[in-house]
Amino acid sequence: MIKGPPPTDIFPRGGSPSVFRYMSALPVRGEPVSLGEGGTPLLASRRIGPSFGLRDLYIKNEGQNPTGSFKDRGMAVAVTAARRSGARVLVCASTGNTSASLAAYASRAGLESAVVIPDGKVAQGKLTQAVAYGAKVVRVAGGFDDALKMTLRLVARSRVFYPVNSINPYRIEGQKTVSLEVYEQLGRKVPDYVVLPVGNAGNISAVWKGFRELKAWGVADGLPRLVGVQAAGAAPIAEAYSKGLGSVRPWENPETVASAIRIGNPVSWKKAQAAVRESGGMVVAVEDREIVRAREEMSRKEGVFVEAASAAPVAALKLLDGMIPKDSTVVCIATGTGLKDQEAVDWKMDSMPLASDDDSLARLLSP
Ligand code: AN7
Repeated sequence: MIKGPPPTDIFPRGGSPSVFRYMSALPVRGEPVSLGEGGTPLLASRRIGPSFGLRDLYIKNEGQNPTGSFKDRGMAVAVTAARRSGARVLVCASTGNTSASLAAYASRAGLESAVVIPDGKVAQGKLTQAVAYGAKVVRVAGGFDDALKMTLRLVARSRVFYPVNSINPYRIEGQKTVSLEVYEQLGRKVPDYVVLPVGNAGNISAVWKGFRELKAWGVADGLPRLVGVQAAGAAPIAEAYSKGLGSVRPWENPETVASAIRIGNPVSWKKAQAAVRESGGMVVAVEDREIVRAREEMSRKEGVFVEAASAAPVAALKLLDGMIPKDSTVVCIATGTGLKDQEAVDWKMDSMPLASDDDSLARLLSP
């Protein structure tokens, strides 16, 4: 499974934390295409963890990547490989973050990018990024699953396009670095649980690959349990898990506030099932209202503003209460920033008062 000999110097002395710090564990060579991805903070929870009696809950804030999501880890590595292979136009289908990331890294590499998005289903800030970085953006009718099918047919039809969806193995390689980073940030310790949102299931596969390799290389002596979290309206993998089914049945019209993971036919479901089974973990589904509540809690109680999909792991803590030993080290991966996905808090802006003079300012703000 794991190709090649163990890398010799996985954790080089010194140097700043980043994806390419782990170059020896990555299958790319040459000058990296980089915007400073990785090296994101692992924050010890101050209030949410204790409210569940969890002493060691951490939030891995992947929203601090260059384009605001974990996608930058995989994109940096994939675009590095694409440039070396002579690719010219990079293409992906996306619920938003992948397109933003692709557009940025293609620009950095001096390549063109094209993104295919489901019409009306992508958060405004993510579209803004794709346009700003100069991608060709095409909308298609239907959901993400339709957009991906069309994109894969386009790639089969014309060799001009180099696909960078998460079926691209370099994406997975880059994304696995989050596991290496968490291991280092915990003082060279494997967490007991890693909880993360699941859409197409590329990331849960990548996170698992990272930890499995650390163990296979004789660096770490244990493995975490992985808990995948889907939105209840887009939960084909959680459904298969709860019913004990060996295969995942695609959902026709997935619906959830968490637009990033509004995916009914996850491409990497087999890898996700394997990761969960091998790790002794699980896949759960959380309701939209719990996601919205968790998002607000993360902002107000921890100072971490995430998009809806990224609040799903914290929303799942309630379900996991009683199933996870209280002394466990639990890492929730906050996959993307809330700044791109402001629609959800916009209504609160309307009630923002306007101060006309010093007196009204003092009155409006008096506690
Ligand atoms: C914030 O951008 O699929 O399970 O096209 O943006 O690896 O799909 C985004 C997915 C979690 C799910 N959190 O990761 C896309 C896209 C955020 C995301 C996921 C996504 P996967």
